[in-house]
Amino acid sequence: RMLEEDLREALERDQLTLVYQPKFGLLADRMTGCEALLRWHHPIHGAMNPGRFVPAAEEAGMAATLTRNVLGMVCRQIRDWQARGLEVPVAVNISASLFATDQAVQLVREALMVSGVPPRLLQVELTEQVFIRSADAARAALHSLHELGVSVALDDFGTGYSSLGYLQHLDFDVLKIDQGFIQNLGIRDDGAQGNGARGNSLWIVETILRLAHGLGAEVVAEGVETPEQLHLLREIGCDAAQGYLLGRPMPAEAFATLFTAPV
Ligand code: G
Ligand code: G
Ligand code: MN
Ligand code: NA
Repeated sequence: RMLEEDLREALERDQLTLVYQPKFGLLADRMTGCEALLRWHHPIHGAMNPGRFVPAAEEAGMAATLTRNVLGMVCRQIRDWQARGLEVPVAVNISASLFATDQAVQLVREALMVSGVPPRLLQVELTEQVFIRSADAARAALHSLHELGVSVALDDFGTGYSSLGYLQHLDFDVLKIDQGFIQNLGIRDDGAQGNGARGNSLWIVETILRLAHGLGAEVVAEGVETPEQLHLLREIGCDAAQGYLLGRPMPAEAFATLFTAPV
């Protein structure tokens, strides 16, 4: 059987689920929202990683269908939380391929209209791939998302090509520093030359932070796993953090419990 057929069936039968990873505000010192991450329990292969099946879905021409589903689930969850008195901003990953046309924007608009979710509670995460594919289309999409009232985060920053050129022309609300940098924070021999005990990663993270702030964007550090990494991020004035130290991706119920719990 083709993965494609299985995925179609999974979509029809609601076998895809979302887990939610806490996002932690370092200034407020509390949970400020979450990122929705897709999970699929395949009947034969078991738990499948989106890193594998999302690209497969894209190749099979199912990116829009999958995204419509994910946005639908996210918006229903936001409404459900609202009905219980919880205002939870949720970030959702959208495939770069959908930004080559206005599909991504259309899907977001549709999901907001159908659900009645306030746009301020939705954030779109996209990768720099959108600019590599089509810079003009990306620029138009960001503009439209902002018109809708939805914020935009640039995901995995610092990996891939990471040209600074597109930052010049694009308006991001959030820049998410890739976990590769964060996980080397505090490691003193990460190739540092003439940086004393600071390590290259800390310089890089701090520089990205200043750059983002200068451009009017907030910074989220991804993949925070140790107290020392968190300490260093606080020290340099990072806005927010995500990672196993602060919370693994978890089911909606578990997240709601944490979000309500006083800290
Ligand atoms: O959750 P995990 O670390 O396994 O995610 C692996 C990759 O899959 C990440 O790059 C993440 O952005 C991506 N991903 C997770 N959920 C979604 C989703 O709903 N849509 C898209 N397009 N990508 C997702
Ligand atoms: O590409 P994107 O940033 O959307 O993907 C996030 C992925 O990173 C998810 O699959 C999530 O499960 C994973 N992740 C989140 N926090 C951590 C962490 O602290 N360590 C590691 N290794 N992975 C993490
Ligand atoms: Mn992401
Ligand atoms: Na990321």
